[in-house]
Amino acid sequence: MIQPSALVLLAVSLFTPAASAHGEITSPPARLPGPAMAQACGQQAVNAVLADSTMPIESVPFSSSSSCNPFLCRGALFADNASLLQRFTPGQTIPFKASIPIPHEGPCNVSVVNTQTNSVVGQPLLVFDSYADERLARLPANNTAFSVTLPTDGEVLKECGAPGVCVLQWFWFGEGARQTYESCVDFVVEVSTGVQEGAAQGGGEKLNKCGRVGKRRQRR
Ligand SMILES: *[C@@H]1O[C@H](CO)[C@@H](O)[C@H](O)[C@H]1NC(C)=O
Ligand SMILES: *[C@@H]1O[C@H](CO)[C@@H](O)[C@H](O)[C@H]1NC(C)=O
Ligand SMILES: *[C@@H]1O[C@H](CO)[C@@H](O)[C@H](O)[C@H]1NC(C)=O
Ligand SMILES: [Cu+2]
Repeated sequence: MIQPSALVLLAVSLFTPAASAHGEITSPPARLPGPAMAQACGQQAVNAVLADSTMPIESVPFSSSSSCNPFLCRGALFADNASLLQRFTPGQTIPFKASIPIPHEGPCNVSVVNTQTNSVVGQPLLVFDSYADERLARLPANNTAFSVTLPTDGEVLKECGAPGVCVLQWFWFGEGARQTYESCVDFVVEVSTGVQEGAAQGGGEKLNKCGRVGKRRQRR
């Protein structure tokens, strides 16, 4: 006969996958796994991330297909959630929320990544030298609520105008656990052509919607 304590142990072992949760971005909405990712990285990888959306890249059973890039958005693809595309303006400040059920101390950053060239665009927008330190009694508030500000000019504005090209990628590496976490927010940055503003002022000068922000910057 099975002892009640044995049943408890069995129940605990059955539910350990849920307890292995680690971290993810919850806002703005990040790329989710779907059929396009299944085609590139295998259904097993999609099922694993659906079961635990905070899973580190190292724990996901990716297929070894050349069309799958685990270290770019944990394999997630724009095609699966095109409706989650965010529209930003130059200089916009974007608040983020992260969920970190299991912290692991290590570096973290948020950068614009061009997913077609798999390269970081411009400078990282936010850098934590030490993030999610499990030795602290409680995590600093900025680990789970922070914001990044898009540049008002430069490469990001040039490269990130079309849907599906650029993401804001949250990247965190837990040193002790040796686990990598990535969440990707698809976005476009919309630069107003300034046709109306230019015409009203009788000049051909290009103004963007954040002209106010731009002027404040210049005064510093
Ligand atoms: C994201 O994509 C998945 C897979 O295609 C789908 O099940 C889900 O409803 C989508 N979510 C949103 C918010 O678009
Ligand atoms: C973000 O942090 C990781 C881990 O330290 C590092 O490998 C990566 O180069 C950093 N990215 C940028 C753009 O600084
Ligand atoms: C996060 O907050 C901590 C504690 O207040 C501070 O030391 C650190 O500089 C902040 N980091 C960032 C990237 O804002
Ligand atoms: Cu972990």
